[in-house]
Amino acid sequence: LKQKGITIWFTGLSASGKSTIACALEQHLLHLHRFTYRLDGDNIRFGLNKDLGFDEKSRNENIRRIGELFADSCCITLTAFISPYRADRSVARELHEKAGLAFIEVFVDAPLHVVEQRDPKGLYKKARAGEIKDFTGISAPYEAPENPEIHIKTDECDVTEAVKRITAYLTEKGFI
Ligand code: GGZ
Repeated sequence: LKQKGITIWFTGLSASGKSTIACALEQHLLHLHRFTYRLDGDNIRFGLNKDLGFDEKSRNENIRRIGELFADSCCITLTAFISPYRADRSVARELHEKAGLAFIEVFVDAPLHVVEQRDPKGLYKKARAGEIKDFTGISAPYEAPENPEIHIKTDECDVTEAVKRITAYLTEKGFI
C-alpha cells in the first residue's frame, strides 16, 4: 500500500447527503478490494458516543473522539458527521497530519431550504417548531469549510457523480 491509511471526512448539514455518498463510495471501494471503515451519527451516537448530546461541548467531544480513533487505522476510513465546527475539524486534520496520514475533507453542500424540503426524518420540522433544541442550521451553527479538498453540491450533483468525483480525486493523488 502506498498509504498507511486515509480518512475521508464528510461534513455538511443533516440530510445534505453525507451518509448516502459515504455508503455508495464504500461499495465502490469494496469492488476495488479496498478495506473501508465507515462511521456516521447513526452508529457512533447510539454506541460509543451515546453519552453525548448536541450542545456545543458535546459536539466538540463527539468529533474529538472520532478524530482520535481513526488517526491510526490503516484502511480507508469514511466518516459522515455534521462536524459543524471548523476548529473541531482542524483538530482531526492535525492529528492525521502528525501521524502522516491523509485527511480529505469533503464538503457535502446543500442549501438549508433544500435540506429542509428533504427532511427525511422530520427533524427540521421539529426543530422549527422548537421541539428539538440546538439543531444545526436552525438553532445551532454550521461553519462551512473554507478550503475542503472536495466540494460537492448535492442539489446539482447526484450520488453516482459524487462518487466519481471522489474516486477521481483518490486516483489522481495515488490513494487508490
Ligand atoms: C443536528 C441532530 C440533532 C441536532 C439529532 N442537531 O440527519 P440525521 O439526524 O440522521 O443526522 C443528524 C445526527 C447528527 O449527529 P452528528 O454526530 O453527525 O452531529 S455532530 O457532528 O454535530 O456532533 C440528525 C441527528 O443526529 N440529530 N439531534 N440537535 N442533528
